[in-house]
Amino acid sequence: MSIEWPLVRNVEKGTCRIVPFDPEQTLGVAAIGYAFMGKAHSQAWRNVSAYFDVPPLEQRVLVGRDATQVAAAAKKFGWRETSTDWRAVIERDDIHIVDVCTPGHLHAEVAIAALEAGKHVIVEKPIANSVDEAKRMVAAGDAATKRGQHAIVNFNYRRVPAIALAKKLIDDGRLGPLHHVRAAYLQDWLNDPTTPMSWRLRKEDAGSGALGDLGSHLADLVMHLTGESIDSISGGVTTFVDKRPTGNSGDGGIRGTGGGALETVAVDDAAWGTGRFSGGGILQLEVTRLALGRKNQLTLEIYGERGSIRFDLENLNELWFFDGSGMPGEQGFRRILVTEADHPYVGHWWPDGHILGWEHTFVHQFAEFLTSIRDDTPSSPSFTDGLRVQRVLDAIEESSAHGARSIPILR
Ligand code: SOE
Repeated sequence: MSIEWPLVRNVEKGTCRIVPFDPEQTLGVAAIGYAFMGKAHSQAWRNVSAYFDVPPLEQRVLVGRDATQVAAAAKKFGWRETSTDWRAVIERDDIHIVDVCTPGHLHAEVAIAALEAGKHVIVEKPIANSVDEAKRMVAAGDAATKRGQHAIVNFNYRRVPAIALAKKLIDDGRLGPLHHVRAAYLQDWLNDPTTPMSWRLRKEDAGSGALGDLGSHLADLVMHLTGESIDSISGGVTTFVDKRPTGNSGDGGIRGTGGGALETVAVDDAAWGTGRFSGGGILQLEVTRLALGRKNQLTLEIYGERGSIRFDLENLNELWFFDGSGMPGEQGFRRILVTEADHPYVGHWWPDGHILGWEHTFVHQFAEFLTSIRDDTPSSPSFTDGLRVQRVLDAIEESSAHGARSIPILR
């Protein structure tokens, strides 16, 4: 099926006219939001065409609530226009991709409206603030896919070259049947109890705390890497600092120094889970934003019958691999520096050994997305992947509310 877009909706007649895909047509991008994720996404839109063979695109509109601030951000981040009205922007015929970089409570409303307006959609992780919202997004995404549209959740860590290499090793059977998966995501930017509130600490905006913010990455990665679902999980959530200085420190970049009135924190500071994979392996999962000394440490350990791997985001160009097929007496975890042209994504950048960074994962994700639009191939991580993650997060919260009993997870 050739891609046919953009859909031109005739609302009065309730029809959608499909405009044939023109590979030479420039894809107009609109981003909703310009804080931390809006900034990270802007750098990826700016760079992806320079390093990857993707359809032509233009950063057309940056959307934000404050006209002055969004205009300043657009100038810095390379957007042609600005708007304070996302509903009007998603109806424009010169917008083909809508990139949702808002706090979680707006993901469902904006993404569904953009899909129904005939646009391709990227939404930041986690997909939504609840399973119900995620289900509605999957329904809208499935209907849009039938119209030739594409929709993904930006679980960008799938696109770390070392993670993509780990996925290849597992898919090639180098680890064999998996016994143990240990996943942790530790940060410390909320360790200081005087660090003020931000949308990430308000349940009505973020849905949850570390569980959704960091746990969503882990849940997606362990299912993506193993190729298995998580059949059940028991666990808990906890809040170490239950009151913080009020205010609005945006994406939470302000550490400490908060003063004034106190606001109750209604989301978790940390969460944990012990689960079982569909293949029988055991999952240990832990997330926190109060692990003093850990700045952005996502670690993965996967132990199989024939091999094991270890990854640490704070050294994201390295993958440690224990090859069980090696000579007895000579085996050991060896460090693979994932910076060679044969490694996933790396050849698009620099000569061997020139390391990449956190921001490159967004460029890789957008390159995959734009390629799937051009070639009309399935896009990932899909909204269904996002719902699968939301069910795991929901099960941990349900387990926590019921004495950490094991909760079965629907597939
Ligand atoms: C949390 O601080 C956070 O910004 C996450 O929201 C991002 O997804 C992660 O990449 C970095 O940490």
